[in-house]
Amino acid sequence: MLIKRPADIAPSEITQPELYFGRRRFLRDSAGAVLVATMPGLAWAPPTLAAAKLAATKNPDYVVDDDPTPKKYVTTYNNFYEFGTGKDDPVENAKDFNPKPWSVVVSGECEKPGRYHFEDIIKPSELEERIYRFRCVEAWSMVVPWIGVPLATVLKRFNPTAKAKYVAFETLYDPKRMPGQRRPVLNWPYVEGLRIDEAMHPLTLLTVGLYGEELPNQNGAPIRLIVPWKYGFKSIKSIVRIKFTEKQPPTTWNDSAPQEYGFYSNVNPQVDHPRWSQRKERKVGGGFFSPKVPTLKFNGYAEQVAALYTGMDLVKFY
Ligand SMILES: Nc1nc2c(c(=O)[nH]1)N[C@H]1C(S)=C(S)[C@@H](COP(=O)(O)O)O[C@H]1N2
Ligand SMILES: [Mo]
Repeated sequence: MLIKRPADIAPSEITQPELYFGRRRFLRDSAGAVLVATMPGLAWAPPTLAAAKLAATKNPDYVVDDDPTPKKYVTTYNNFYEFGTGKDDPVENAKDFNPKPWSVVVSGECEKPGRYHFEDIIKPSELEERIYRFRCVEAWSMVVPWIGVPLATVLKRFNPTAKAKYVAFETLYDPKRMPGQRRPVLNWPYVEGLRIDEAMHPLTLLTVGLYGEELPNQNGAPIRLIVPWKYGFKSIKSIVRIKFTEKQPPTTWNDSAPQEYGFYSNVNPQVDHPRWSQRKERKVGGGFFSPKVPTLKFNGYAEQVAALYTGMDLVKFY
């Protein structure tokens, strides 16, 4: 995601992860090498704590042709403005964030509102692994083995009423724990929304893990959305509120730049962002000189989701 200020950042100025991290990694690795060389008997351990393993059944219905993006890119090249606006800020600034215990407040048009503990929402036996394409509006993409539960499975337990036409989501607001919120970069808390049929679509995944592990903090621990046919910003992280609404809820990026980010935000190579094209994308981890590849309508999920938008002008409803 890009903020509007400073105005008119050309897409060519969006640093690619291979360059962004190349220098840092080189410096760190050479520092490690010196340490190992000068302290015989001491192995050099990576600075991060080991992630907790998370068991999940692989769902063979959700795979893609491409190999998954190497995990190091998915967990170090992030957009999570609550922990800073740079791609390498979240991994650094979210290091000490403790996502447990966690609860989610459910409200609005449903029969079972209330505060639900993480453990009430996420049943280990229901977890599945799905490999999805994921594409940011900044025209980079990844392939990620996520672990989660279909959002529909969870939402149905709250018995939404007939008036529930939309679902609104909210990220934690806690500037003490999320240092990026100490500056008014966005209107905190970060909010997102889906139409109820989008939220109930089998592809929409309430996500708690990746690559066989619990979600790292920088990827939205402990619970986030993954909506693979929409631009990455719809996939809201660290969710603390879910509200069923009759009216279309506000969304953070639409608020901050309505001309640039709409409510729907379906991946669509035919609708350019006002400041850059959406026709192609760069695969993160493919190497800096790898050519861009064409972007697919609905990010490759047209067969599954196109029917949700029958009769809608997707240029108007961008
Ligand atoms: N709360 C919150 N959720 C967020 C964001 C954010 O800044 N804050 N960034 C979004 C954007 S723009 C993208 S591309 C994805 C990035 O997810 P990843 O870091 O796991 O790749 O998270 C989305 N969810
Ligand atoms: Mo994004």
